[in-house]
Amino acid sequence: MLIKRKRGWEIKESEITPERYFLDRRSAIFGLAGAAAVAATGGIGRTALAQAKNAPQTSGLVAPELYPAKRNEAYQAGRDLTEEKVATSYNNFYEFGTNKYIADSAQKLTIKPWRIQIDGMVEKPIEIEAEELIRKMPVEERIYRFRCVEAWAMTVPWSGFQLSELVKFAKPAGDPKYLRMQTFVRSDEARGQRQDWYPWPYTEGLSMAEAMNELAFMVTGAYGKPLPKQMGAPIRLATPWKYGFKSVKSIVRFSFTNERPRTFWEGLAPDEYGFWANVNPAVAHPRWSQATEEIIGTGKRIPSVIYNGYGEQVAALYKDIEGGSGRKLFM
Ligand SMILES: Nc1nc2c(c(=O)[nH]1)N[C@H]1C(S)=C(S)[C@@H](COP(=O)(O)O)O[C@H]1N2
Ligand SMILES: [Mo]
Repeated sequence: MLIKRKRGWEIKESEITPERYFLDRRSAIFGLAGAAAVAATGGIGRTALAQAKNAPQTSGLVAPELYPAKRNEAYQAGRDLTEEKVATSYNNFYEFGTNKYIADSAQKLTIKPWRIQIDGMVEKPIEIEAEELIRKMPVEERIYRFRCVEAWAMTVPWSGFQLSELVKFAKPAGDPKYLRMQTFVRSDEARGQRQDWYPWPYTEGLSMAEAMNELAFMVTGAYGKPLPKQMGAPIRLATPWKYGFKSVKSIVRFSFTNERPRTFWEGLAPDEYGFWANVNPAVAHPRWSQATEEIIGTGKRIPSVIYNGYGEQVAALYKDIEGGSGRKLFM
């Protein structure tokens, strides 16, 4: 374990990771001794680097012929890319464990075949193989900043397609207000799902206006290759103006609905992780500040920016809802 001097602005990762909190709480409730054995670490980047192995093979992944996809130069991050070996070895994917080093266990996930259901308020429910769906879509590369609620950030060259293209394909009917997205449930492959106190499946959602925003992106690749399993293969969401937990991985179901989806993290801690979850340095998480973020892989900490710097594209979405700039939009 790395030991380093603590400076004023630093928070220990053990103090801010939600998993630590929940494991401690559940251990207290269920007497699960040792369940909270999450390493207390200092610099996130250096820890990730220390744990980094070579990126896993891309063989067996979905629609490999689509990568590298042509970069859409309209989406630049203004920051250096996070090194691939860091981004692919420091991951959050509770289905495979509550620490950040789940890349190996995630290789157990079978992603071929991968059936996707599209249902709810649509002209006609659709069931389609992920590879077939992805091949129908205009796949391109975009560089996005990514800001986790735990106050760390990455910059990733994602490949995929605009979520609005999937909405068009789905043909919503009757003017639904929300799009709900859900991850698989397979406790045989994903050991984390044997912990039955979590509200599986991992569920997230967007308002339809958010889903139609140009930034909402279905990710199917990263670093010029098909998406590795630990990053949410074969298809996951990226909403770069929101905290990272909104970016649901390994999606099997899209449902159009008038009911606001109850999300995984809302189910666990509604006072800490809200539905909107827009990045805002001025609204602290109940247990830590959101004023700054650590760029993983560098050990550097920089000021955070409202909507993660994407206000030009998304600020208008929130003018008229839930009190505009109220705390609720930023939890
Ligand atoms: N299904 C599922 N999706 C998920 C998560 C998860 O645990 N399960 N974690 C979320 C969180 S908190 C973050 S920060 C990002 C992490 O994405 P990355 O591992 O590609 O960096 O995935 C999000 N999507
Ligand atoms: Mo996160």
